[in-house]
Amino acid sequence: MSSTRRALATVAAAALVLATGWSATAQENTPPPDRGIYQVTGADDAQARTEVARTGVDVLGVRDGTMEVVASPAQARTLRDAGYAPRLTGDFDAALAAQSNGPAAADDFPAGDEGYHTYDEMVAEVRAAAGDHADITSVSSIGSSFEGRDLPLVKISDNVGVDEDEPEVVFTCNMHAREHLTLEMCLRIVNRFTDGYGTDETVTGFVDGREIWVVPSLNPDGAEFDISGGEYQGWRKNRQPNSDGSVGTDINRNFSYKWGCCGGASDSPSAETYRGPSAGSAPEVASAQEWVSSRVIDGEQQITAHIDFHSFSELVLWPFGHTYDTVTEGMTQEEYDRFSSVGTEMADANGYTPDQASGLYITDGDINDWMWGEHKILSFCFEMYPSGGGLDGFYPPDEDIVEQTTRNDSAVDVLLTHAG
Ligand code: 0X9
Ligand code: CA
Ligand code: CA
Ligand code: CA
Ligand code: ZN
Repeated sequence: MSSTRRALATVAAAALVLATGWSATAQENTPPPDRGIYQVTGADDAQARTEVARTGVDVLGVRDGTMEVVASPAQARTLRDAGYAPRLTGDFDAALAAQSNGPAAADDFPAGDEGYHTYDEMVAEVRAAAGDHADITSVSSIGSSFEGRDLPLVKISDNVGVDEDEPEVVFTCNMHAREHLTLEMCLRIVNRFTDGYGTDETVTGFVDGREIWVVPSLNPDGAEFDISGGEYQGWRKNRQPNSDGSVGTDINRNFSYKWGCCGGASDSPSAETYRGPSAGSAPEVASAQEWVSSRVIDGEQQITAHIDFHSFSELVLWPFGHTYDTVTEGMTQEEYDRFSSVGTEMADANGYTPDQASGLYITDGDINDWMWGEHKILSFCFEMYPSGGGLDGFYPPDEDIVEQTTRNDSAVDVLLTHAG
């Protein structure tokens, strides 16, 4: 195991503290829950973690060779058949219910977390930014979600109405429904580069010299579903129905570059990492791909750099995710070294751990592999705060929003610098 791999294995999940009381006897005598939380030991290297992830389980975190996953009874059996000894530690749905304080108000986050933005609040926020800073900010759309919600696209630049010859940089957030902190990250970027224009020298320089694009939510249907009923749902995928009656495609397994190539996604519709029936079958993915492709002008992709924000584990990850190889088809040594050096510089800025994405586990059809593989865009995945945790890792209290989004200001600036 390389030292980076070892560092990675130790960064993620601390043990989840649950009051659901799963004793050894309960494990033997009661049928396992529909969504059980399991500790899987022996996941010491990326190959083992890939093998576990490949069963389609929902990986909550990794620590010291132990993976914490949410698994169906069938997935738990598959793990046992593969020689693992998954230990049931809780019931995912009971844990969600226990965490709930009831709704604060209709259509809002659960009580105590109202500081997070709902879809409508996000739309209002970006429109207000554009209204207050019309000379440098405009709001348009990359398309619609499965349920028909608009997917807003914010542009921030001097002479915003003109397509100038300036490096274009994209930030995308919230493709995984429950990763709500990431939507706040995109809003932080919008507010910082609009409010700070003319007073903050760094901000002013980037707004004048770049065209900054922000897509605050790639999965509004999933995010709204996740907060429906006043209780978090632990939802990850979009809300597109599948042929077997289950719901949802994993947006981060549905992109077209080497889709389904390498066992880094599930072909089982009910799995949390379901890749969809075909590449780009999720409307959110089709919209994102079409818009990014529309930035190819006179044969040249205008976008040079991108961050897709996720949570959690505090990682800076770069392509490829579909292979353990550093240098391979579509990635020269020089290109890999550039990813590694910019990624490490960003990680130095925010205190995250840098690595190639496959160092965590193999994925195929993810957004970063597509951005680089298809468009040669310098594309990173940030896994935000916290560094570890169980289910609660997706739901840090709203009091953490300011600290954990401003924490990435300088890393964002590093990317904007290298985009030039
Ligand atoms: O699995 C994912 O899509 C990302 N993690 S998350 O917990 N936010 O779902 C990680 C994608 C990074 N790429 C690879 N590990 N290859
Ligand atoms: Ca609070
Ligand atoms: Ca401009
Ligand atoms: Ca341009
Ligand atoms: Zn994610």
